[in-house]
Order: sequence, then C-alpha cells, then structure tokens
Amino acid sequence: MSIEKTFVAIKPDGVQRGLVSEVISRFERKGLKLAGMKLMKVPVEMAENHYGEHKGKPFFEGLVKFITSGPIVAMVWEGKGAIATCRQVIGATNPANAATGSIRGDLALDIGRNLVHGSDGPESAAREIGIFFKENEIVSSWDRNNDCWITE
Ligand code: DAT
Ligand code: MG
Repeated sequence: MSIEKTFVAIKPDGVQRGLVSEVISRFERKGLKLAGMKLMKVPVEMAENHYGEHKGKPFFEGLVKFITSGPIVAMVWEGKGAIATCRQVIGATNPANAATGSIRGDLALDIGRNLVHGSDGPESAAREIGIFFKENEIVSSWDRNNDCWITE
C-alpha cells in the first residue's frame, strides 16, 4: 500500500452543527497526516466542477445549492492507503446504510446532509485536490515524531 493524498471536505452541515473538531479528530486519531486545510465558501462554478460526474442527476441542483450554502472545511489528508481509508472513516453515502463507527453512521441521518466528502479513487483525489488547493498550500510528508508508531 503506497502513501496517498486524498481530498476531504467538511460540508456546510458539519460546520453549522459545530462538528469540525469531531470530524478532524477522527482522521487524526486514525493516524492520517494533515497536509492542507482551509475554511472557505465554495463558488457555484467550483461546486459544479467538483461534482461534475453527477451533472444531469435529479439531486445535482440541490447538491450544488447545499455545498455552496455556507463555509466548508477543505482538507488534504495523507497516509498509507489514505483514499480508501478516508472513505471507510466517512462511511456509506447514505447515512442510513453507513456503519456505526463511521462519521456518517454516527452523526448523520439524511443522504442530502451527510457531513463529509471524500475522494473515491486516485484520479478523483488528484483532480479534487487540484480544484481546491494551490500547490503551495499543501505541506507534503512533513516529519511527525510519532510516524514510526503509526506506519511500520
Ligand atoms: P459520496 O459523497 O459518498 O462520494 P456520491 O459521489 O455518489 O457519494 O454523491 C455525491 C453526493 O451527492 C453525496 O454525498 C450526497 C449526494 N447524493 C448522492 N446520491 C444521492 C441521491 N440519490 N439523492 C440525494 N443526494 C444524493
Ligand atoms: Mg463521490
């Protein structure tokens, strides 16, 4: 398993509900390493680009409206197998099917208010990091003094 970077965002519902620290702590405690983070409002064009694969679906308009409705916390997390691991920490798309112990399983009820976004593969991770972050906003592979206790 290689060291990967993935894009994760706390959606407007997570910020509004005061769950920013709760969500961040779950990725931190897992052992992932924070490589970028900012609070921002997403412009409509950026939201449409980010969710481009869903254009034309019945929920697309509502999704763009929701994601642009308030600030999000955009993040890059790094670690061994980080892309799939973050998806597991986040849980299934519909909170009704998300495992207990996952963010959506523990903290959300509705598919349209599922708190967190995570890239679903290497291509989308690279694409989404590029949409939300400039190169100089990412701190790659910085030395963490407990790395040897997390990754062999
Ligand atoms: P995920 O966010 O788990 O990657 P996705 O990429 O399939 O899920 O969809 C993006 C978001 O769109 C998802 O987090 C919530 C919303 N969404 C997906 N399917 C939906 C549906 N059937 N009805 C309403 N919203 C939906
Ligand atoms: Mg997705």
